[in-house]
Amino acid sequence: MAGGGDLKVLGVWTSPFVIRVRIVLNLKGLAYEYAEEDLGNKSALLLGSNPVNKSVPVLLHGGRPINESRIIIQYIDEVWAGSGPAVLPRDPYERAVARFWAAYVDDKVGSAWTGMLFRCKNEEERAEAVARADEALRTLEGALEECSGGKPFFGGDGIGLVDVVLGGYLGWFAAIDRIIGRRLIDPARTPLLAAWEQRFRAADAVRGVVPDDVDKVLAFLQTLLAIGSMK
Ligand SMILES: N[C@@H](CCC(=O)N[C@@H](CS)C(=O)NCC(=O)O)C(=O)O
Ligand SMILES: *[C@@H]1O[C@H](CO)[C@@H](O)[C@H](O)[C@H]1NC(C)=O
Ligand SMILES: *[C@@H]1O[C@H](CO)[C@@H](O)[C@H](O)[C@H]1NC(C)=O
Ligand SMILES: *[C@@H]1O[C@H](CO)[C@@H](O)[C@H](O)[C@H]1NC(C)=O
Repeated sequence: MAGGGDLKVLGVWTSPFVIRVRIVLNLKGLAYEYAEEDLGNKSALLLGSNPVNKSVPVLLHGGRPINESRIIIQYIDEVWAGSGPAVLPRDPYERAVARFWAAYVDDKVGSAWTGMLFRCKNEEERAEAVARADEALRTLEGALEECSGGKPFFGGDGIGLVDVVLGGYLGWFAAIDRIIGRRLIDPARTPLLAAWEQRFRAADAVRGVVPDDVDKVLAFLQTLLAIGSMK
């Protein structure tokens, strides 16, 4: 495998932002070391690498830190342009479209995600965040149709930027499904996204990276809530 020895990811196993970076490293066939961080007691390496945000993921390449998941993904795609599939489309117009939807996911789905799990003081506030997630997912159902052109992924034949950015949340969506008693990605409401989820979860680069143990994710939620993370 390429990358051997000089790539290290500082992460948290449930983080949508970390998961998307790990999937991209897998897609590119790059070997990397993974170090699990404790958000309640961050390592000196994390604090030294990203002193401003103190957030995961951080990618260390030859010891030099790169921060912010979407920036890390672009960095990987550029440095290893010749290795594995292109994660961002080569065509500048299609790249712009992919960046638009990736930013949409982090803005709308990301804020609904923190709203559903971390920022809600009661069930009424959770329901309000769920409604925002529903609306964003309906919009993304249309985006999938538009971007994929009938192919399996937002990226077309293969997994691309929008796929990994949205796909990083799937482990949490399953946990939220348990909490709210229904599916967020509901086959009746968003059939294209529901079929996409099955394909995405089954991909080699994804299996073992997107958490599939809902009980474990829900237990981890309690530790995050206890340390006041993601507020
Ligand atoms: N915009 C950042 C978001 C990263 C982020 O929010 N990471 C969370 C974990 S999911 C974190 O490290 N939070 C720091 C903390 O809770 O102290 C990215 O895309 O990398
Ligand atoms: C925090 O992490 C350090 C190692 O990075 C460890 O030595 C220390 O015991 C941890 N403290 C707590 C309170 O978990
Ligand atoms: C990473 O973040 C730190 C601040 O936390 C900054 O000084 C550094 O330039 C960033 N590196 C990259 C590649 O973004
Ligand atoms: C990290 O820093 C960048 C640049 O200042 C900012 O846009 C981003 O929102 C920050 N992320 C977090 C999680 O604080």
